[in-house]
Amino acid sequence: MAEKILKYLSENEEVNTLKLAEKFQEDHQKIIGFLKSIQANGDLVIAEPVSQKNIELTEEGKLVANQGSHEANIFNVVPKEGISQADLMKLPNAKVGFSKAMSNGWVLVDKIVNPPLVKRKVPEIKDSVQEHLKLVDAGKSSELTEKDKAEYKKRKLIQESLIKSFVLKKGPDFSLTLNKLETDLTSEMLANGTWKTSKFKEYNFDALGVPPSSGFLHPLLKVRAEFRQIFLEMGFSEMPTNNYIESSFWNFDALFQPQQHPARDAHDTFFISDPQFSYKFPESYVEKVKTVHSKGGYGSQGYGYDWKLEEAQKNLLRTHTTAVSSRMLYQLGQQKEFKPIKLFSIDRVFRNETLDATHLAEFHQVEGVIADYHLSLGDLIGVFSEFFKKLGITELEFKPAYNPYTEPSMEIFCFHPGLKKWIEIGNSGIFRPEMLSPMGLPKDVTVIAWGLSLERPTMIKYGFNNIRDLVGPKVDLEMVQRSPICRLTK
Ligand code: FB9
Repeated sequence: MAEKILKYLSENEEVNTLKLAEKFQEDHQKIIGFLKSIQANGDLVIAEPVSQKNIELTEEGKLVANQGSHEANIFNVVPKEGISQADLMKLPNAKVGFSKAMSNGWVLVDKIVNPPLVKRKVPEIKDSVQEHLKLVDAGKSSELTEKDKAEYKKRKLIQESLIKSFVLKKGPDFSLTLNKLETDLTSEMLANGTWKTSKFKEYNFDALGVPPSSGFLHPLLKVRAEFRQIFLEMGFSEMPTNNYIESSFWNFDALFQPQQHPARDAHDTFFISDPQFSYKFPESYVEKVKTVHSKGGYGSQGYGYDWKLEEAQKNLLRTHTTAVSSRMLYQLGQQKEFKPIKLFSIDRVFRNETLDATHLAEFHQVEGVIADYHLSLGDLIGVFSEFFKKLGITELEFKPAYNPYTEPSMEIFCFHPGLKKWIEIGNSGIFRPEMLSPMGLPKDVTVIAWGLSLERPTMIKYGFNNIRDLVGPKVDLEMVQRSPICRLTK
C-alpha cells in the first residue's frame, strides 16, 4: 500500500489522505499509518496537516434518515377519520413529531368532536428532512442550505466534526520504492562498511515495554507487604506464625480465656481430630495457668472453676495470631533479664463462623504487640494511631470493648474519607496480669496490643464488595494481573 501511495503521488502533484482512503477503499487511519512508515524512510513526501469541518448524522439523525422524520411518521399514522391525541402520543417521538407536523400545517386538531381528534390537513406531504439527511449521509451536505443545517443542528439530527488529514506532495528524497530500514547496527555492517549507507529506523522512545509475563502478587499479599513495611519502619519484628494448628492451651488458656468461654465451642472453633491432642507444655507454666484460672493469684480471684488439662490439650486451627503472641511473651518471660520488645504478625486465622459476603471461615489477622515497663492506654493509642496514620487514617474514635485477655479493651473506628462514613478498623487492649504474670514477666511490665484484618482494608482499597471476588476458588486470576500497585498512604 505504501508503494501504491508513492505511485499515485508520482502521477499527481498532490493528494489528500482522505482521497487516498476513498480511492484505495482503505480506512483513513490505516492510510495515516502507511504515511508514517513512508516518513520513517526519510523525506520521500511532504505531509501538510489540514483540518476540515465535516457534517455527519447523529444517532437520531441516522434513525430519521432510515425511518423518516418524526413529523412525517405522525402524519402517516393519522387515519382519515382522525385519532385522539392520547393515542397519538403513544408513538415514539410523538411529542416532537406532532408539534412539527402542526407547525408544518400537515395536521389539525378537530375540537368540534369530543374527544378532540387529530386529523390530516393536507392530502400528502414531502419528507424533505429525511431527504436532506440522506444527502448528509452520502457526504453531500454541501447541497443543504445554511438554514436547514442550522435547523437540523438545533434538532440534534446532525453534528459538526473536525476531520484531520494530510495533503501529500513529493519530498526532496521522493522515490517510488521504500528502502528497507535497518533496526540494528550489526558487526557485519561495521566490518563491511554498509553502515555508512544504511537507513536506520528511528527509536520510538514512547513505545511501551512488553508487559512482563512473570508472576503477579495477589492484592492481599500487596497489602500484606505494605503493612509489613509499616511495622518494620516502626521498629517491630515479625513473629514466627508458621503453625496454623495450635493447642487450646496457647490459643486460649495462656490468654486467661476460661474453658467455658463460648469462643472455645466447636461452633466457633475448628478442632482437629488427628492429632487430637498436644502433650508437650512447660510443666511449671501449666501449673501456674491452672492455678490462675481456678484459684486466681497476682491479685486476681480467677474464674473459680475446675480447670482441666484435657481441655487445654485439644488441638485446633488457631482462632487468632494472639496465640503466637502468647508463645512469644512466654519466651520473653523466661529470659534471665527482661528486654522491651515490639512484635507483629500477619497471618491466617480460622473461625467456624457464619459465612456471608464479607466473612469467610478464615481471614488474615494483623497484630502489633509491645512489651515494656509501665506502658499505658495512652501509649497504646499513640502507637496504633501512628500505624493507622501511615495507612492514611487519622480521624480515630474508640469504644470500650471486652476481650478475655485484655483489660481495658477498645474497639477502634475511623471516618473513612473514601467511604464517607465511620467504620470499625480494629480492636486493642492491654494484656491482663492473669495472662502475663504466670509467664514470668516482671510485675511492672505491661504489654499493649492491637489487631485488625488484612481482608477488610484490601476489599476497601481494591473496591471489592464480596470477599469471594478476592479470595477463594472463584477468583478471576486476571484480576490478580490487573490489580494496580498498592499504596496505602493518602
Ligand atoms: O480489620 C478490620 N477493619 C478494617 C481495618 C482496616 C481498614 O483499613 C481501611 C483502609 C481504611 C478497614 C477496616 N476489622 C477487624 C473490623 C471489622 O472489619 C470487623 O467486622 C472484622 N474484624 C475481624 C474479626 O472479626 C471476627 C476485623 C478482624 C479483627 C478483629 C479484631 C482483631 C483482629 C482482627 C484483634 C485483636 C486484638 C485485640 C487486642 C489484643 C490483641 C489483638
